[in-house]
Amino acid sequence: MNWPGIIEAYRSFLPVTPTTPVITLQEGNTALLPAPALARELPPGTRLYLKCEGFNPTGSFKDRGMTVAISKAVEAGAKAVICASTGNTSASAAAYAARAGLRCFVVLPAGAIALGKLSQALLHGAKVIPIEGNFDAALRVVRELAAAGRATLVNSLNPHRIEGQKTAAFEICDQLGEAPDYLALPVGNAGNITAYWKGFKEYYSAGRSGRLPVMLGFQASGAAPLVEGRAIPNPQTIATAIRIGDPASRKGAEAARDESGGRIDKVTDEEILSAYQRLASQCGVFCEPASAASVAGVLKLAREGYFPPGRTIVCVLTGHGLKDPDRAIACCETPRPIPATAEAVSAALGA
Ligand code: AN7
Repeated sequence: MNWPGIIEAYRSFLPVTPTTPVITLQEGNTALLPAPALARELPPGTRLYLKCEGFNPTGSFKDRGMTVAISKAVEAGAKAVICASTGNTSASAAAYAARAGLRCFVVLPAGAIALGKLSQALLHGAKVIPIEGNFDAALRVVRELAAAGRATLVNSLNPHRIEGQKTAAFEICDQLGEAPDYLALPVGNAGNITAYWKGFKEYYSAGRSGRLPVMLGFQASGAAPLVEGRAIPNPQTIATAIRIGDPASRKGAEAARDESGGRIDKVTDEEILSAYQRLASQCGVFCEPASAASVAGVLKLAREGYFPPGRTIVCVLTGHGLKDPDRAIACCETPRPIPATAEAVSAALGA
């Protein structure tokens, strides 16, 4: 079957009509990969899965929300869209806007966007506007410009983004045959945790799953407004995707946590980088640093004795590792060139 994208796959759950133009890059249907190498550190009988959202067309989960947001923008007659971004939203908005023939404006914190993401926004033809400020400042600016009618806002404050992103929860239920016991994900602006929780609740209400998961959100320790209970004016973390100090969907994240009996916790950059390297070297999965916060968080809670045995845990890996090649290179030793002879290479292979 040629997978049609998330709008056709989950049409009855989405705000589309037969006349809505469907702008799709055939997003969704991403792998749910078992991770036995990491499950060994969890209680006996734990089934650990990675929802590989980096396998989406632009390399992140944002595509699920963007297909709906851009389709609805076209339906409403928009000519231009605008977003603030730590990178992935801008890459996705640029690609879907290109496909729809819309203009796209992206406002970015200067110098704080991973190289892969910036290259996507530029090549897809978005107008890229770096600002002297962080993501939170960029979001304030684009909200003001969207309110003034300059362009349609496609940040996750746009409810169509949340509608699309909730389909990841549907897919996990379909892939497992049931909702997991725990769903772990990184939290930045908090749209995704809001969307997953909405999706799990809607599937449960529709009788498509028989239970609801406990929601576990993880922020970087230098950018953890939901853990500290206050906005962080100058958030810092190597996980640039989640370097956000004042999440727009704070209330949605708190509701997901409280209604599910879950937690929002923080992990250090060291814990994030350790999980990032282990996912690559032990599981064969290259995700971006922010994504590894979900695994780092689960390993942290496991060390604290949080999980009982025999449970199913899904960690969402929100973006692809190739988004941020500089970080991967910085983590590893780059080998020096040697002579092009069998002897030299053989010696370099070691024992
Ligand atoms: C890889 O692109 O906010 O909690 O502007 O790129 O829904 O914000 C990205 C966020 C997690 C956090 N993982 O999701 C943006 C942006 C990755 C991300 C998040 C982001 P939200």
